[in-house]
Amino acid sequence: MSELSTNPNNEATEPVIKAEFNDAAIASTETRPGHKAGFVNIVGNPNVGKSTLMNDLVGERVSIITSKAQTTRHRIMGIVNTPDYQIVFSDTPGVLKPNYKLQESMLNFAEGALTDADILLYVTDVVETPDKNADYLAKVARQKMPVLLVINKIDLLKGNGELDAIIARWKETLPNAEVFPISAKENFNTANLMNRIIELLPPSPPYFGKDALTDKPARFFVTEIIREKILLNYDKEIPYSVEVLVEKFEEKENSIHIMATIYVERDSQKGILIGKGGSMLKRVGTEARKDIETFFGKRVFLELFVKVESNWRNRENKLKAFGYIE
Ligand SMILES: Nc1nc2c(ncn2[C@@H]2O[C@H](COP(=O)(O)OP(=O)(O)OP(=O)(O)O)[C@@H](O)[C@H]2O)c(=O)[nH]1
Ligand SMILES: [Mg+2]
Repeated sequence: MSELSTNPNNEATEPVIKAEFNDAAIASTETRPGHKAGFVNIVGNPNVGKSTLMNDLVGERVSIITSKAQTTRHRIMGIVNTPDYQIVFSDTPGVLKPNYKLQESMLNFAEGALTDADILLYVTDVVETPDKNADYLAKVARQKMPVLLVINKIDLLKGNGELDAIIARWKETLPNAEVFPISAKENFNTANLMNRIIELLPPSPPYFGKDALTDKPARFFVTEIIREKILLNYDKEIPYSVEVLVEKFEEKENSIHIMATIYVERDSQKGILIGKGGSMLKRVGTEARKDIETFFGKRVFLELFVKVESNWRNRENKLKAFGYIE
């Protein structure tokens, strides 16, 4: 899906991920007169489909998606370029009441996204109601930038009457927002949403190179893909207690060699993660490797290690090392 670009003169430079242009799109790196650009920040409660929506609008799998709440832990940019505009989407963690320091950082990403958006996408779904998360919604209602209220998962509705009632309820909470009922998963009405975003973009030169796909380095996507496989394969507290760190990312002409460590909080979790005779970790490794190969378009050798780092979710130095705090 994407192309790795490395700086041959400086081994230490982190590879950056660039969009892969087919021939017809090479002109996308141009910037025409009257160019528009802006930050479109995607916020909302956990599990409503923010990451699914961003991936759909960007047309690439930038963010990981699972059925578990709190899948996204960082602010992740996904960039769309044409000669006439650059849209910098930001996917953010779902808004929650923090119980530990990691969740405080996650909430900070969601709150920060209110301060620098040119356009705000507040995403909800057909199941949740406005009373959940009232504090954050009150902040959204005070914003001066255009707010688009995206009601996702309308494929789950039986009839139109249900949708009218949901829209009416949200109109009371966010009276100034334009409403877009969509299904990010089924790709329904997302093109209309995209057209409106393009209309609302302010005139501006581009903020990033016109071939950029994201602000995050290659290693970030490796850790996210491994974490996605852990979220998909384990239940209870494991998905919320793991962090992944890439120790080695060595790119060769036809392959990438990766060593990564999975951190857990307790010895008992280490045992569960590894599984009988290493079977569970092997499964995670195989599934992750396949996706990493697709992501980078190269053969991947992946070595996984598991370490205990007790209570890392509440330790500031660990959260810094894992990129949650500047
Ligand atoms: N039925 C249906 N499911 C959807 C739709 N969009 C997303 N989902 C599902 O909802 C779940 C959550 O999707 P995500 O995109 O990870 O949600 P999120 O808001 O990013 O979640 P967090 O990162 O945890 O805050 C996944 O199982 C998706 O497949 C949709 O339009 N219809
Ligand atoms: Mg997400």
